[in-house]
Amino acid sequence: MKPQLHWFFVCSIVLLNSLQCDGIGFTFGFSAAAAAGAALYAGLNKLGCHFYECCDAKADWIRFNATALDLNFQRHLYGQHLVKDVVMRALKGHLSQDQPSKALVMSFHGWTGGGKNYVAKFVADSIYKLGTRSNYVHLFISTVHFPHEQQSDIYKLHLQDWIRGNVSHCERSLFIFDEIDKMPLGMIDAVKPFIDYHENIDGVDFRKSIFIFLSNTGGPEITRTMLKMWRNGVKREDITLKDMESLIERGAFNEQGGLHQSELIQHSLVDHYVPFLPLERRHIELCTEDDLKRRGHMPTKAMKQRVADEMTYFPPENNLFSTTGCKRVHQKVGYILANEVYDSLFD
Ligand SMILES: *[C@@H]1O[C@H](CO)[C@@H](O)[C@H](O)[C@H]1NC(C)=O
Ligand SMILES: CC(=O)N[C@H]1CO[C@H](CO)[C@@H](O)[C@@H]1O
Repeated sequence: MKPQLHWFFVCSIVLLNSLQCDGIGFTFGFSAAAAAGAALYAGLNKLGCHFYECCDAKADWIRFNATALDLNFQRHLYGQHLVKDVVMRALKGHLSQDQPSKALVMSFHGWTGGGKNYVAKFVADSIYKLGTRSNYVHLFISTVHFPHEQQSDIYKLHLQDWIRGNVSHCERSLFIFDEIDKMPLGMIDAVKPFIDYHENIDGVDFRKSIFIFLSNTGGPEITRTMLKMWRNGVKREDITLKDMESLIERGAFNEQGGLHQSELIQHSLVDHYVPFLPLERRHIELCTEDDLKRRGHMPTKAMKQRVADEMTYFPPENNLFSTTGCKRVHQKVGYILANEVYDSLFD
């Protein structure tokens, strides 16, 4: 509530009790109007939930839709069976509880272009009607919001104010931290009090909020583990979370960058480490198909192969994985389409 409105309330209540409000210098008429205005404001606020986003549980703006999440996974996320499984279970578990014991914290790890940003967006879309445009979804990008190492103390304070402010407006807030491996060292510890097992802090309950961290850390280890399993003849789809768990134990996600030596790890406050596997050529083709469809084009085999051919692959001995995952697919498709139009002009 705005401070002025507070004063109107105080002043009108004082007046209704036949006391004077001289000190502040309002006339009775003005205060009565203010009181009426405040009542109207509250009424409009309620009505406003119909038209404008609000956090009210009875309104329809915040409601987890597992079907929508599943559809997005099926249609737009390739080669990440572990991710689908972990994220779905984590959200179902957390969002089905009226009083979760702590905020939900997921840390996404893996090679670039594996779909981390996509999945974060799908999570927002599945909970908030307005998706990432919701007032209750907050995205922080380290290189944009916290670029200077030497200012990390100030960032920390700001970040805590924002989180506190945002959650006191809406308990079901979603915070996404992108590039946390580029965040100033130790800064992520600023969120520790909010994701710990506290019932409330100064009257604000943080346990319904959701935090997602995205980083490339662990990517090389995930790839190494996958290669080893591939050599042993294990199919990609048969890799289990257990196979990746040893990475967590060995601290692979704890390497230089965001979570490095952070208290979040030491206190086991991260609920789920979500490994994104490096993508293969067939996944690039699927991403291309998806991209073409979104642009309203018929996907052709030739086109898919062309895009896949443009990517670079590693390791050198078998060229199994795309170095940039599906990240450059959209640009490449756009480039090839533009060239086709250009060529057809001169046919
Ligand atoms: C959930 O999402 C599906 C797929 O987008 C949609 O058809 C359905 O109406 C949604 N359910 C609710 C309750 O909004
Ligand atoms: C009330 C409040 O603190 N709101 C903050 C919510 O978070 C954003 C950043 O995403 C801040 O800019 C707001 O000030």
